[in-house]
Amino acid sequence: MMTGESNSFLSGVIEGFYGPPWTQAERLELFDWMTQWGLNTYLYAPKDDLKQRAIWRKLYTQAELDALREVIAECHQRGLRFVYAVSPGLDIRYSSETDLERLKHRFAQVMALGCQDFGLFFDDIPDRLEVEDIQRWGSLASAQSQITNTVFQWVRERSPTSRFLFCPTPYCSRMVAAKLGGEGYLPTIGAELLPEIDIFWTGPDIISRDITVTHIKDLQGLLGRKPLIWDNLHANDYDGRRFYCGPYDGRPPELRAEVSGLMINPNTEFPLNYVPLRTFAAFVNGAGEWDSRAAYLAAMREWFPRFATVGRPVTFEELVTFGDCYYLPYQEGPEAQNLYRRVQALLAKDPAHWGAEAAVLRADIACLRDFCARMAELRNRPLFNALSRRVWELREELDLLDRYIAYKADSANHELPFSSDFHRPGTYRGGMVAGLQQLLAPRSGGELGPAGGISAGVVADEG
Ligand code: GDL
Repeated sequence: MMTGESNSFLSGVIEGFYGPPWTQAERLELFDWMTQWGLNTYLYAPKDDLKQRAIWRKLYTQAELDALREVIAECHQRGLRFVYAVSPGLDIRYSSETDLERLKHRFAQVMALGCQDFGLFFDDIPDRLEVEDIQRWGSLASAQSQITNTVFQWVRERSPTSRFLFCPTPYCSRMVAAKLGGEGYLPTIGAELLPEIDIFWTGPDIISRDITVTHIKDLQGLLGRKPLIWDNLHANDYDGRRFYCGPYDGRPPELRAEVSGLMINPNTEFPLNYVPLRTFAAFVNGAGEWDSRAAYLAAMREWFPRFATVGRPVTFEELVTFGDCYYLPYQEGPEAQNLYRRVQALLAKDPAHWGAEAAVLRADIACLRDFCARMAELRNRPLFNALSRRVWELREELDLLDRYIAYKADSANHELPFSSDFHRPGTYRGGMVAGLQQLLAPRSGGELGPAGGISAGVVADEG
């Protein structure tokens, strides 16, 4: 088993998203991947394990302990580090001895299962203090540092090589700029949190497009140590429409030397994480320049066999085009970008001038739509379950585009309005959420403003 000093650079996976936690079977598959691909740490911190956050004070039941014991043992058997974290920040009283005891009790329960490495997380919580906490500690940063130091020392007395991880309340530059956690939060943490404790950081943003060496070097001074990266690049819990199967990207290889580890918090749906985790592992263990597209294509090749269907097979090229439609938060893959630009250009033109491009485009749209349809025939049902709602939506939009182009390409219809029998108000893009989305629209600079549209699905027809 790995202990404190034997592998000090942490590399691995955080189960730290919102939404249904992974199943035991998924975790075991993850551990196999991690062993094969050279990642060393798994961090258990699913936001919606009730006892992780909402009811963190309650002890685990025997059945829950049995399940955790299994995961810890499976992890350790493969030589991986298992880190167990609790997030008490929603309602902890930092000056309450009882709350401190409860934290220790919880860690004692998990330590008894063989776990040696722990974390205390204070992300996504109200950044205010109760009066008695302010009186005792003066600031949120001091209160969190003191309680974390105390629990850390308690853990180290029982398990001297333990690694201990801390997640601050402001964990990216944007939050620091907004003064989340109060003025001087990070310098206080840097000064007061014991130097052996690792501090998580997600980069300039919660979901950081890029994390540069300069950015991290600036932070090292404030924290008094190298940060530990919590990478949300592939997390999709904030948008039910999307998932990310693009490559690990936007981080230079030199970053590895400036951080105490790289941990990735990926898609909530475990089966969609093959390429994210495969490319992340290749990045962590790679040498020389990082070619994200080459890493993506290589990982896609490995993922491809999981796309066997009970019907007509899909091709590797089709899978790549599909994957390019679900690439990364700030960037679609080249095939998707290309298709999008062509559709955009065609729709901007008078249908009288579409010429042959309309038919070519329709054929490409048909290919992708057909791929989506064949996803329903995947043999791998967990993969189908994870994909199905998103794929349905893509297929629906491609179908509508195809109908529109086919209709308008006919010279008799150039000037006529178009409607689709399969895309009717109310059932197509209907509902409160779609309606709200049309009221406020993002502008290119990041501002949001009234969009002017009213969803036919939300506002009942007048008269
Ligand atoms: C967060 C949460 C994380 C979530 C992610 C993406 C951290 C430290 N916390 O802010 O649980 O999955 O955003 O939505 O990143």
